[in-house]
Amino acid sequence: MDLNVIDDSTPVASEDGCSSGSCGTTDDQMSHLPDNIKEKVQNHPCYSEEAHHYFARMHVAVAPACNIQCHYCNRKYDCSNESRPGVVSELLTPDQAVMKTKAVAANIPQMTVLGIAGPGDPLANPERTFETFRQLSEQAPDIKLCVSTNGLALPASVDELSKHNIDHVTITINTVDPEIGAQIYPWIYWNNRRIHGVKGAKILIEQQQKGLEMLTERGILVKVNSVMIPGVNDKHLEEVSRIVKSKGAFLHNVMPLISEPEHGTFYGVMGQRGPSPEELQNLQDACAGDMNMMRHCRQCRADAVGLLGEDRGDEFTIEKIEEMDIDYGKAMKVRAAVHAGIEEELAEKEVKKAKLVSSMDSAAQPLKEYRPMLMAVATSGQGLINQHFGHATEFLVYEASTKGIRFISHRKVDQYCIGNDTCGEKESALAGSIRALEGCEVVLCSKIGFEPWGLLEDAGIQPNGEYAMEPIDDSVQAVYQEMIANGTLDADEIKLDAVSA
Ligand code: CLF
Ligand code: SF4
Repeated sequence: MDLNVIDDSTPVASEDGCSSGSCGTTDDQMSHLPDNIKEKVQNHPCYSEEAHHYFARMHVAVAPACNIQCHYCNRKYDCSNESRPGVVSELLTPDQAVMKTKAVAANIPQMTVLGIAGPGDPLANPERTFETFRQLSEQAPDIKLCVSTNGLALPASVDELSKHNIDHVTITINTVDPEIGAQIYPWIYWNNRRIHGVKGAKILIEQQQKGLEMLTERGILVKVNSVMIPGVNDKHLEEVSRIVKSKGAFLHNVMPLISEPEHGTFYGVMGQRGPSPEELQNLQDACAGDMNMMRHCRQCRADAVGLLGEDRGDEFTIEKIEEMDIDYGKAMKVRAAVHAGIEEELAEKEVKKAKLVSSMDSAAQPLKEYRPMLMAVATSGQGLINQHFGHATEFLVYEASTKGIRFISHRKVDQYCIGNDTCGEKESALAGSIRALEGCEVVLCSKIGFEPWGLLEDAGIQPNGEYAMEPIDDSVQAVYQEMIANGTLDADEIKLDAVSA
């Protein structure tokens, strides 16, 4: 552990181990990017919404200490049943982290990005963080390196970050106003002193803004994460979005505050609520006028492994990886072939989409506006509808409209198929899933049982298993067209061949 920063290994009030989330662009936003930027984001699951269906990320928990305190943070170690930033099962040394990264990369070839996101602040643990990056850039040059920070130590770290070929940095910026900052950060640790209130928040904000400018000057992609805290910074985040964009941030990820009382954070204990899904979406839409927004963040643990939304950490404990015999040279060849295959698939998808858009553009008029509607999708990756309703731990929500299909958010649920029927858990998990799908009119999945089918229908949500193993976008589009055709989305007039592929 580093000695020049506070060793905060004891559980204290906080949430979101510094990782406070990250970012993502849609296909359409990608197509306008210069080639060098496209290359950086196209297989990064956080920076590209499309990529997150195919490519995985992993975090190594090498950074236990933090140099500030956030009212939403409580770091927990040895915890395997909470999924939120700041939580880890085991802390690693840099050597262990490198060994684990190579083991994961060899076993999950779709893993393209290694991030350090806590459980404290990576840049408050510079020796451990940079030693990990140094070894990985030498031993596993095919892995992108990524770091997430609160920004306090960022200006002092920019040169070191540039040296290690790290071209993705996330800064958590919750405010640019010290008065608001004092309501989020009770103190910071700066020049060997604890500085409280507005004075501390002012220093933090200055360092974050300076770090952002220094990184963008060097061509390093910066994503800004903001935690939306109703009544504290919710009205102010549009201004944050404008400012960070003007300074060159590539993406903005507005995430909901997590503040369950049982997490033991200051906000949780004080009853500070998080935003509703609708409040979050409205703010993301408002900020989207100014910059690219990430909407697919899963607020990962600081030791997460796998596709966003899944966690395969249990397969790669230190005990297990010590028994693995990894030939990384050989693994790199397999990885390169897998990546090439996925990239080819994505390129084909892009061509197909472009053709669809151009066929819609050139279609005969008039094309009437039908109301948009929300559809939920059960997927376990690869951009396909490939999950049983009862096995889903989250649903992806898409908006379908005559303008096209757009990803809106994900909604977490408890897996009802493994619930214990005898004590009512299964029933309550199913009821919870149905509640979580509020506002959606259709749910697409690979299979669904008789009981949930009926209950979903009663709740006004139409289950649909006809598109099992089909691509998500095409299926959502097709169902929307069917709904137009059968009059569900009532409109005066529409030329159906205008929206058919
Ligand atoms: Fe990790 Fe963050 Fe890098 Fe992604 S996560 S350090 S940019 S590799 Fe991604 Fe997870 Fe959200 Fe972070 S979904 S919490 S945004
Ligand atoms: Fe927790 Fe520190 Fe990250 Fe704040 S910056 S969320 S206190 S680890």
